[in-house]
Amino acid sequence: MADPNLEHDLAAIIAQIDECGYSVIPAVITPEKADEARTVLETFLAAEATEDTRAAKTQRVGRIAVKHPIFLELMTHPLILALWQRYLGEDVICSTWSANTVYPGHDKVGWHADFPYWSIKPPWPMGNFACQTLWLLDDFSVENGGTGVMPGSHHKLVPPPVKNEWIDGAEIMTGVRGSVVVMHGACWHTARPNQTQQARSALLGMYMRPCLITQEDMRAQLAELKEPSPLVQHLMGANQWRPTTVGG
Ligand SMILES: O=C(O)CCC(=O)C(=O)O
Repeated sequence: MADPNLEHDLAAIIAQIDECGYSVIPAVITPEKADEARTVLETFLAAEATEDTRAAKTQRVGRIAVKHPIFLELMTHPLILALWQRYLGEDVICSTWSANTVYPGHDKVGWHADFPYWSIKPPWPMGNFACQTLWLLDDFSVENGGTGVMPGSHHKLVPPPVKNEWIDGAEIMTGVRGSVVVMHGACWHTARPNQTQQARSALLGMYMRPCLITQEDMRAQLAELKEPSPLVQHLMGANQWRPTTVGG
């Protein structure tokens, strides 16, 4: 694969994250590759659907790193890693890696910042610790539930003031499948209503500095992989410090 830094201006993407809290990177993978990933995801969506997911009209698929190699390939995508290694440090690791699908008729918003921010009391610490990576597996539009985001909200270092109502000044992220939204973890965002007849899917990968605890037990997932590469081992926490007792 070509050096991602040659084709994308990482400094410009980082400047946008710093200012607005997010940036949409077009064409990180081709639409055909996004279709391939979505087709794989659909098999898990079908196998794992429950009464609850059908009623909620939204469905998460977890443990995707161990479910299919295409998800591992995207978790280790060179451009995304180059970005987060520059923004969060060379030793960045993956905190959670899952998929979110919003079905036709889903009609809710639910503003939040991401882990670990929601797990601690505000004011949240300044700086760059954890960032979200949202892979568009469908074209995102205003109508089908393109993710809502509040520009500049990562500077506030507090949770969103409301959960279920639209926030004035918020924007809707749209883009062609294969694009990736990269976002500061403290930035307020929400899934949105899907008013079309088709499901809308995204992959969600949180990357963070390794001094934090991960959202998911990534090491347990790592243990399920056959012959993971050193990079995959690192991203899934193999080298992360584990608490010990002073004095042995
Ligand atoms: O699927 C989306 O549009 C956003 C999902 C999300 O914000 C989340 O799962 O944290």
